[in-house]
Amino acid sequence: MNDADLQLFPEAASTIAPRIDALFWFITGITVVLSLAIAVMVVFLAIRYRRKNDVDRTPYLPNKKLEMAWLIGPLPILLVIFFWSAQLFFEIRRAPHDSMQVAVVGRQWMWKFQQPTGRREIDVLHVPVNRPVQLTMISQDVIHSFYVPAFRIKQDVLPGTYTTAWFEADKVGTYHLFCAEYCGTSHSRMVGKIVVMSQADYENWLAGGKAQEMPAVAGGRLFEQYRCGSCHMATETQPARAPSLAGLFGKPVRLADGRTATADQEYLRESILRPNDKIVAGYQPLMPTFQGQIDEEGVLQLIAYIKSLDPASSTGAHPAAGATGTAAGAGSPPPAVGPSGTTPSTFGGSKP
Ligand code: HEC
Ligand SMILES: [Cu+2]
Repeated sequence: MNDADLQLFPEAASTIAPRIDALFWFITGITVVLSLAIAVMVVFLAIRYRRKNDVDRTPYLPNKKLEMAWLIGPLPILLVIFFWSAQLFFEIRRAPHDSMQVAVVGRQWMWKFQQPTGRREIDVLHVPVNRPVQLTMISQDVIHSFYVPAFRIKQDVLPGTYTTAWFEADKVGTYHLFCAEYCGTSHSRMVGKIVVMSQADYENWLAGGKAQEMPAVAGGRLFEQYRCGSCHMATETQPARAPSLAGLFGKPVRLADGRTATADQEYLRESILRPNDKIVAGYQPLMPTFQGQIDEEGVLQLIAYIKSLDPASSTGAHPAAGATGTAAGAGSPPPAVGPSGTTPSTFGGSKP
């Protein structure tokens, strides 16, 4: 892409882009037609009823039928716009289940990415073409916004909570990434690139980096380091003091106050950083907070680890994932990392 070109309209390089453009042009078209009609009428009436013109000026009282016509007439157009937009909106919100998972951490003033293989990047994200990519995003400081004009996606990146976005690039190339939320002095330099490659090039590129830990493996290491297992795993002499985390992801969790939560990424993050906000039914609020000790990347890795735990390795059922079933995991993305080979099978084998 040549930056010197004056571009009136950004390039379209994702599956959703032409469909957003179609809606955009539809609404723009209607706006232009109606604005023109009104402008023409203004000019016409101004000339016709100018002071010196001798025309009939008795006030005009429109009849009911005409009034109804211009009230009801535009309704179908508005409904078309509504349903069309709503349908696109749902598609933008819901990533396909087989999406490649990329973790994004924004901070003043850079974008940090982690590939599903663990490879890290700053301000540049490499992705394969024709493959849906889902981003799980969080900010370490203020509000940022992830904006890729060529893909027609823009999503706020907030401190303290995950937001997600997804895209499927359909043209090989390099595309601008902007931060679209004023975030301090160097906001204008919080820019980056999305490099879309053929599947083969992407794999070559991945293989080229030095070997890196999968997020789930890094998460497993953190799990050891912070001794999460001292409570969450049973020993030979002592049953676990905390619920098993195997198979937890996506399940409903019954809470001590009678509510039910879904164990999505947001819930897991909250459980680690603010464990006392939601206490699992049947357990004591023993868990210390890890706020300030584990950074956002670490939390994302712990979540990848928890997602990767094989439910079958748990002999005792998760006490809260019982019969109270609300739709399990509806709307939550699939596990970020697949291979159950990373799963420690000794995990969570306690009786409740
Ligand atoms: C001192 C014991 C202890 C330690 C250490 C501990 N936890 Fe916990 N954890 C608990 C207890 C007790 C609960 C259940 C009560 C609650 O919800 O706070 C729990 C709940 C959880 C839950 C929610 C589980 C569910 O079924 O909904 C998650 C997730 C979790 N812990 C993750 C971790 C991680 C990750 C670590 C290490 C960074 C860790 N815990 C360290 C005691 C502990
Ligand atoms: Cu920013």
